[in-house]
Amino acid sequence: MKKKLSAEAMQEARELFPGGVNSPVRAFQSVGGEPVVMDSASGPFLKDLDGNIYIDYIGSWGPMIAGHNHPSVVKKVEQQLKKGISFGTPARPENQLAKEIMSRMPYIEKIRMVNSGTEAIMSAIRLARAATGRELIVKFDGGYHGHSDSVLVEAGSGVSTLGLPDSPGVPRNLAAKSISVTYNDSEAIREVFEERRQEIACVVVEPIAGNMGCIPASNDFLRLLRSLTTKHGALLIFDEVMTGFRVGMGGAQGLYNIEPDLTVLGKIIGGGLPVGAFGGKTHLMREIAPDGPVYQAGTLSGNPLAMSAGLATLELLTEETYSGIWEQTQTLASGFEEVARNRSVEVSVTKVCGMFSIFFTKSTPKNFRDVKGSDIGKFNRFFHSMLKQGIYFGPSAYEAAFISAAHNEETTKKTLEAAERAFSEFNPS
Ligand code: KE4
Repeated sequence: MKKKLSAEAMQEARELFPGGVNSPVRAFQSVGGEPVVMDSASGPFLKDLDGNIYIDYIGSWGPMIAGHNHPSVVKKVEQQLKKGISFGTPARPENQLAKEIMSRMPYIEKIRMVNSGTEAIMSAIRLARAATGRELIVKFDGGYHGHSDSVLVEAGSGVSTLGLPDSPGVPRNLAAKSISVTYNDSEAIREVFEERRQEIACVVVEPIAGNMGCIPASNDFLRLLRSLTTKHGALLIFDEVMTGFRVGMGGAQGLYNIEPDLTVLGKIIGGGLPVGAFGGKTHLMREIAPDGPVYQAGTLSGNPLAMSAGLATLELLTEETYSGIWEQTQTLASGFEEVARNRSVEVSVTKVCGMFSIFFTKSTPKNFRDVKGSDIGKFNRFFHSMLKQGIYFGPSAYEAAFISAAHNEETTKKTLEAAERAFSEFNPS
């Protein structure tokens, strides 16, 4: 593969941005080698500056579930563009997106649009602290909830990729107000409530973790979180930035049929443009300014273009769309397991509709410790072998892979053929 123009662009980028990127995971530091600079995208494909085409399993880290540049999304954004880019006033597209979100997540009675998942989590935590009068946040090792100070503790995603369990710059006394326990570990969370139940403002959880790779929570674990938070007056916050409208029509809360107090969204609801949101029961959301005293604001919150891209994306996500995505996810997951087995390579593949992970380990990881115990070096070799063959996975063993409605039997077949060659490099027969 020619990489000349990518390399030139990265050389320039390194003069402009820390690590040459605007988000750390893109720098390939975890997998090694040179990042690829993309130029365009369509459906399930990315095209780099040198014209190389890739089957894309990043999907901009989740938003592009309808496939890149879906005509309906482009059309709705173009229609809004002709009317104006941003007003800084109420505008109808925000009403339309809010109603579409709430029609799929009925536990959200009121919602506030923001500009990223980070901002949504940060605001939801402020609301939980205000509503409960308590300060302690409980999260889970390997859970990533954006980069606001309170949640950069034993985080997943880019923080694990960079090996920064808690980032410098987070005030010590603030970090002390967040504790992180083992995911899927009922005993650990029971102990935390045993010892500190009076202090806990909220439990923040990815109901299906996607930032230590794809690790679904057990039903019992999530139900325990729900009962402990209810019993002890803490709020349960579902971080569905990644899972919201990816894993099914009603997100993870629909799959598990568990009602969180607050839901945090992002990614898909912006259709690729910057959007986050948090919402829940009216009695909580009316604490948010200007109804209530909990301040929260944003210049571009509810941006009409972003609302239009999100609405067009959600309108494409029908039960039929999800069953198509789930079918490709299952075919890929079982295909990876089969080709690995044929080459005597130990892998464990986890999957939910629209997202999956390949771990180089024998048993299925249940938490962050298990993931860190998998063979990261083998993942990195697999990543580069697939990249060379035109298959683009997330450049980190701690990231999930994403499938869109544009992925089909053809892309699945090509991906599995490439995996066969990648695994044969591990154990050449
Ligand atoms: P943003 O601030 O990046 O929009 O959202 C933060 C966030 C919050 N919650 C969950 C569950 C998330 O997955 C994320 C962001 N996900 C990462 C991918 N693992 C974004 C990619 C990146 O950081 O470049």
